[in-house]
Amino acid sequence: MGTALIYDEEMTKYKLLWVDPACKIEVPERLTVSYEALKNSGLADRCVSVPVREATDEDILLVHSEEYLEAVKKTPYMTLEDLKEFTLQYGDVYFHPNIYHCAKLAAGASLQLVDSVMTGKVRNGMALVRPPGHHSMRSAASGFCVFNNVAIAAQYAKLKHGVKRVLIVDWDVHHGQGVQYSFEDDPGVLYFSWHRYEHQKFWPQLRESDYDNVGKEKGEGFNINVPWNKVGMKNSDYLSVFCHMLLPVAYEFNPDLVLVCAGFDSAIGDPEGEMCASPDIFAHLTHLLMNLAGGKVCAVLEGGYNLTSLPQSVCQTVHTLLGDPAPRPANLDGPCESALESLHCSRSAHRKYWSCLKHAAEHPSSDVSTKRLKLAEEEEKVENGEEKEKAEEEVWPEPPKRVTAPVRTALVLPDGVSCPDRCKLFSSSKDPVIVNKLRENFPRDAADSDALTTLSSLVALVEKMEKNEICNGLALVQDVSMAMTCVVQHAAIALSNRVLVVCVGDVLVPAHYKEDGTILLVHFSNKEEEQKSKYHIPVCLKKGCSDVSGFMQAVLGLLLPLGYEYDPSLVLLARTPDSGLCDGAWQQLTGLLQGLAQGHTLVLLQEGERAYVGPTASSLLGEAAPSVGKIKAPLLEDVESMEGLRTRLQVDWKLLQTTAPETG
Ligand code: X5A
Ligand code: ZN
Repeated sequence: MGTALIYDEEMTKYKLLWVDPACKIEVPERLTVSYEALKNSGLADRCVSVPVREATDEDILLVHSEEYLEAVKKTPYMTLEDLKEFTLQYGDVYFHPNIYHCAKLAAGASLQLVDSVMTGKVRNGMALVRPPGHHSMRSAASGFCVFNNVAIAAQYAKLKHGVKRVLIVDWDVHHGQGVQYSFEDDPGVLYFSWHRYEHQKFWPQLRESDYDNVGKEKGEGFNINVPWNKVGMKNSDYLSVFCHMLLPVAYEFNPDLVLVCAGFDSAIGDPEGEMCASPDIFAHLTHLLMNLAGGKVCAVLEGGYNLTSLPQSVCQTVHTLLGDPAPRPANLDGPCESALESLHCSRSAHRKYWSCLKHAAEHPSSDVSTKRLKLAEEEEKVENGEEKEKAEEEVWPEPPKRVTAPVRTALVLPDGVSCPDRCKLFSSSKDPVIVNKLRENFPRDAADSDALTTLSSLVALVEKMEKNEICNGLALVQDVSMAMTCVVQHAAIALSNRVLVVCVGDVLVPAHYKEDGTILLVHFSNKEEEQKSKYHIPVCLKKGCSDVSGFMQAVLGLLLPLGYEYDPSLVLLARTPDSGLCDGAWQQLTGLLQGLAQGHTLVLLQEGERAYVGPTASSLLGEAAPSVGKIKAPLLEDVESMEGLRTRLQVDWKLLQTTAPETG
């Protein structure tokens, strides 16, 4: 199943016809450079090209008023003077004789994307559109937006495809107030937005863009705002909000469809956003959403005004939608204080609605508005002292070329176990050097010729992953603990890589693990175990991994941030038969971990676990994990012990922080 790409040159055929400094950045080249980059990198050819269509009146009226639609309908016939005047009633937007046509195509493209994904024609996709949509309201254009493409798509998905729950992730740097207004009282649509806010000083300067706007009536709790009160937010800030806010809530919400307001003005170099996240962060944001809703992710372009970082970010997104492993994210040195303050506030505001946040720290400031003013004043003082650099003049390295390994998934299986489709059965002729090494280190197993064959194949497999000849692998072994020790020794010591070892169930953790940072071990089980160093992290769940909600919470809030900050070059994932973990959660884990180490994951399963070969291989091949269903509240004591663990660990692991230092 493929990735849809929806684009039509027609949407480049309108532009600003007069002088307006607020609008001059919204140019046709935004679309042409993005599409060119997709073509030049060969990505466009790998996508299923789906034609646009015009949204009908009926479609548009799902979100907009008849009066507004009728007014916009007249714009193609207006004179320049009329257009200027028509524009004046709205904020930061312009009209053009052809914009109505383009706006119908932009909304229609989003609907074509939803249709393609919902009918199973493709797994996911992206629509490159102009004008953007997320600022436009029921009866008003705003912020370069005419019709609210994503809001229309969400309503349409509910109506035409019977979708019950839609998650809208708005990673554009502006608040999509139009989307918020559309679904404020709707518990069927969960809207998440982070946005430059600066204590309400940044456009659109709305009180209701703050974190305490959580939705209304039945929709209370289904609107999540994370306001950025400073510019310069980085990869760490974005990832920590995903791990500690969006993802836990999204998994609890359990959407049937994910729509992304994919604005790239949140990337470095953008004159509007003035943020510092690198274009490859969008590979990770995309990847982290791709195991929700069975992989049904529709990204629709919103903002993005730096003509260098925009196409780079678009390519990163499409690469990931196509299933290519994400590049290793650089410089994850932890979130800044201001981001933590925002995260703390949003989590606190949502604790009463989501069981995954029940234990989030309460934010002490009860008098929100006084605090806001005070902070705004303080920050103004700081800013006035400094020379401001232009965001456009920022330079950053081009994202590394994403080379796909010739073999995606290699399997080491005992005789008689059949190899799933699209995987490659792997065995190596015994390399005498390796065999001798193994004989030295594992004299007991070396006596067993089968075990020796398996171990030497594993070592060879790890070497091929290191050379990127193979992306990931799966092995059925007699003794998971033994195989793990062997692989870790080879990868970490012989190849001097950093290895993230994730164990699920009662795996014997070898005693001779060095605690020097070459290995980070995260062990999920139901046994209390002593934490020996910052590189040895036992996660104890009362009912073990059979408690899906507790397990997912630990994966999202502990394992992922740890993994991202550690930045391994290999992930070794092992499970034992007694782990109690269900298929769905296991596939989620396998899928999510592939965001690390450029997708280099080696999975070890005990020989008896043949039934897991199929589902594991499917995750390794990049297929979306099935949804784990509606998850109930995790056990109170598990949540408490996890919070305790996180608090202890956050001294060493900055991405585990969820509160700002002075208020925490
Ligand atoms: C879609 C989008 C930005 C409007 C900025 C107005 N709009 N100052 O990014
Ligand atoms: Zn924007």
